[in-house]
Amino acid sequence: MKGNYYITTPIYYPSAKLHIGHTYCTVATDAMARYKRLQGYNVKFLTGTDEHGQKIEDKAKEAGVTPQKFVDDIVLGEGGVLDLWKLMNISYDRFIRTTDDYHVAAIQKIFKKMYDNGDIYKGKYTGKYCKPCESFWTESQLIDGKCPDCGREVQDAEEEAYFFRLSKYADRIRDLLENTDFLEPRSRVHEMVNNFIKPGLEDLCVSRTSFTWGVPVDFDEGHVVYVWIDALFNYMTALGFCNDKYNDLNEFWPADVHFVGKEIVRFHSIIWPAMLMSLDLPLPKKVYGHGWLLLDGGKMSKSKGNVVDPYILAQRFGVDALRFFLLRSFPFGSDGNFSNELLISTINTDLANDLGNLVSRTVAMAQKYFGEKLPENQLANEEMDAELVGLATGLRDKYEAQMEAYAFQNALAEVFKVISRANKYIDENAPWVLAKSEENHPRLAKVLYNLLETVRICAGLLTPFMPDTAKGIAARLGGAEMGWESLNTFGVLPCDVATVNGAALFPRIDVEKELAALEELSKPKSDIEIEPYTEEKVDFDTFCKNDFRAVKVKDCQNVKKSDKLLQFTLDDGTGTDRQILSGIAKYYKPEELIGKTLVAITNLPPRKMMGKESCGMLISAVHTEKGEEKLHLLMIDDAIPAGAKLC
Ligand code: ME8
Repeated sequence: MKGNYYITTPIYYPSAKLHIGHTYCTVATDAMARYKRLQGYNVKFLTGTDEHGQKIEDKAKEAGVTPQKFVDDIVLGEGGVLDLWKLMNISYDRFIRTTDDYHVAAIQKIFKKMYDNGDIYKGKYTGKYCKPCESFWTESQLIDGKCPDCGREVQDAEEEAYFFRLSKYADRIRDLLENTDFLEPRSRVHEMVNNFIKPGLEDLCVSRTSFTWGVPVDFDEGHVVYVWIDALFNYMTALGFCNDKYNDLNEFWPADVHFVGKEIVRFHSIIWPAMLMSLDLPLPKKVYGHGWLLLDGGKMSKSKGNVVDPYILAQRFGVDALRFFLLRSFPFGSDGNFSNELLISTINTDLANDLGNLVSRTVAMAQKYFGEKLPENQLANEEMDAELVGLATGLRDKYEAQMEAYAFQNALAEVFKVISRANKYIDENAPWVLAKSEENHPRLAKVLYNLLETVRICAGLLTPFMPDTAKGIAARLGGAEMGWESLNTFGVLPCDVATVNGAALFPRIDVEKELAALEELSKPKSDIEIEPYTEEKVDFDTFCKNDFRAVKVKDCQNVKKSDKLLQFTLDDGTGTDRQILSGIAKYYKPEELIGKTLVAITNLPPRKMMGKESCGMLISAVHTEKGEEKLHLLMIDDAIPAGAKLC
């Protein structure tokens, strides 16, 4: 064993299903972890999910389920995070969920430790407050300066909150960033120093009282720990820091590297080391901030459809091809433009033409000319073999230098240089000509041996990227040795190596046809989308408390200064007009509605909108059509008299 190696990916927000951009970092981390294992390290590869915070609480509310049920579905459910990592052949050693009990308890202890040492203190967080909604908002959350929930005026307010003394660590963090290799690539250091450190680091608000889905501050009811503190410490709680669930902190901390996307470099290279400094803990050896996969020049999102669905891409192209494409096509430290054209051309060029052809031609010729095994006695190499043998022998060192710099694209380029050279070697030596005369058979055997040995070394070095493909190639070479120590040595295969034929590793893809098929797949199945059903049940008695009535529109007007609201005067059968305001001006002109019989729920508490009272709510049907939200008021038979109760 060479030693211990600890590598992590960011833990994902299970707020929606993951897309190919999320898969990128985890595939890269997996390739690195497999490479280190190949080298002989004792590797711990951590991944997981970051399950707390307002975003999750809101999404769960929208879906009508508890936050725990919401995250359980996305993490554990069919097609969820765990399934995706299984599909992508991700060899993680540990999976942490921030809702795991041991982690929650550990975060409470960690928060208290920083409170006790004086680095967390109670202060006031200033923001905006909407009284009727009892909600705290930051300036940037407001819509047109109003409450984003109800559209009402907000007022300046203060909230008690805990703060972390980030400012205290500014000089040490700057020194860490500027004078060590802690953060790479170097361009990210300039971003951090110029954008965040030079303008002055302010203390960080590390607790919230405006929502509850988080780790409770156990010594102050109502406060939950800021989600990033909860999330960042996963890297240590998953090894047993402040808990008894695990016990390998001494072996694996400090981490060798955290791989993180560029937008979260700030959290990992400023806030994370500052908190570790506060607790006098060793810092991770490296944070590497990778670039984004872009789609049409913009950031990817699941709403862009099936083109970014890793399940669909893996199903159509194969898991290894997809893994390979991600790391072969884009420099890890910079952004890259994802496209189906690039994916298909990478598979066709590198995998079908270069690697696939090399393997299938070589194995097929060995079988055709010599049967199951090559002859036992072989000639010495000739001068014309030297270049290929030299390149194959020196490949491991070149590859290693690139892998150590996380330059996956360059490491793969080195391997493919040798693969190309080997294909050229076939043409130079024309085995089919050598095969024609018996006396050239010893030379033919040598040529094929050199090719098989080159394939062995290349496939061995491709293992971290395409584990199943490498295994398949090893089987074709009679169960070839592909251990790290064998990969810088030429001549490891026995002379009488037994080869095994197989189907094409990567069949060539018909570009036009495939692009058309993907285009078809990326069209939404139906133009109509409906809201997900609420799973939470409501009991019958509670339901019956809703007072639905038929109401007839006597008058309807636009509300001044509002482009959303319509003001209805309604006959509700009581003899007194009822006023309801409804945010549907986008969908109806007032005059269209006069005289119609609608449905209203009438026993909601009155609320004020734009200074006018609204007594109830009109019922409408909503759906999305071709991505656009549609709304129709429920209109009923004119024969139904105003005030009739609906039940
Ligand atoms: O940030 N290309 O979670 P997350 C490349 N929970 N990488 C991408 C990407 C794209 N198009 N889209 C997303 C979080 N990512 C936090 C992490 S760690 C203590 C907490 C990457 O699910 C993104 O850059 O929003 C990030 O590194 C990772 O996916 C998880 O993103």
